[in-house]
Amino acid sequence: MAGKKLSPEKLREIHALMVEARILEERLIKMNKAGEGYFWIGGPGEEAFAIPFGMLINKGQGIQHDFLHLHYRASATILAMGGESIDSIRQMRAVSTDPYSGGRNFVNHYAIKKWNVVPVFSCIEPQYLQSLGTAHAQREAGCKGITVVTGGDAGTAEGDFASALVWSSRPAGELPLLMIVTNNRYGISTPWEGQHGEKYISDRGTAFGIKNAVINGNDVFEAWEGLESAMNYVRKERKPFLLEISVSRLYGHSSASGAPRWNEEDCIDVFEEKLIKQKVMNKDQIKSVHDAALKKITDAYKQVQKEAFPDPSSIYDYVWTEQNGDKGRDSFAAQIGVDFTQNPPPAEHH
Ligand SMILES: Cc1ncc(C[n+]2csc(CCOP(=O)(O)OP(=O)(O)O)c2C)c(N)n1
Repeated sequence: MAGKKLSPEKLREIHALMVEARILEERLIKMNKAGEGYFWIGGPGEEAFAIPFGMLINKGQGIQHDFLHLHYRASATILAMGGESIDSIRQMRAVSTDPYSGGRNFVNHYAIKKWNVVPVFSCIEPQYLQSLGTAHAQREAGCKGITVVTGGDAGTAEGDFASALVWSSRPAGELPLLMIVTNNRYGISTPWEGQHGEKYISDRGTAFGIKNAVINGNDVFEAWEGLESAMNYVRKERKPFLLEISVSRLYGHSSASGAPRWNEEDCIDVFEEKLIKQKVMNKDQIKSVHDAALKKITDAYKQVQKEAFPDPSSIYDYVWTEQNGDKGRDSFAAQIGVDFTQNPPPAEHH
């Protein structure tokens, strides 16, 4: 049976994280609907793949560790890496304690330097181009870290995705890059069926000699196996891999589409049925996990309501513009770790 290697303790850990991630997202949706946050987008429905993914990452700073170029549905992955739910609530409410953007970006747009989590974009697909840079650095340095990039199915129509296929697979310069496409069969409201001539997105890897696979992201066991073997391949062979993961989209695209509950397969229900059948947990234990997560998220939400919004004077921090002068330049330089007194920036910057 797939996933035999996962101990009962590990399965319970995965379950608790999946439940916390889901309750967190439901809270974020409620906050948005209540006017306590400008926009919601996130990953409810992707937990069965996202939690194993977070657990399998070689986390840390610098090219010996994995680099992550994630898209905006990775809340459960960040949680599994050790992120705190309260920090996502902070970003939703846009308070100054938000560690990812100081209350200046949309929710689920992370930037975590100590774990190589490159800032998440709202714009779809440039992450595939950026990922070539870190994968190239890892290749040149001959190190053990790999680069992982994630995006959705519709985004694969962008040229950036095609560029990643080309540039990761050149025989003279193959890159240690795991390209993950989460296929929820929609690009906002446009269904997959009318947009894809190919049977599977992962088939596109074959033309470039890129190893590829499709897995069911609603099944923890299959997701764990598929991710682990794809990651191991990239770690060992130092070559690209294209992994397509079919997932559900349980609350629509984002708050822009109203975030209604959709009637798609729910990976938490699927997992809980298996846990009960395999006698890893019983119904009461499962209920306690849900109750504890609900209390944790509710307490965190109440705490965040007491926290301050950013001071208006910080609006240009880390933004290098002419009207912001040296303050913006210096805070930007500090953020990216560059000393402009040694490497003067160009006089004009637009
Ligand atoms: C370059 C660009 N074009 C269009 C958009 C608007 N947009 C935001 S999400 C999205 C659909 C993305 O669908 P998919 O890639 O399948 O990812 P999903 O959101 O379903 O996970 C679009 C078109 C954008 N953010 N960036």
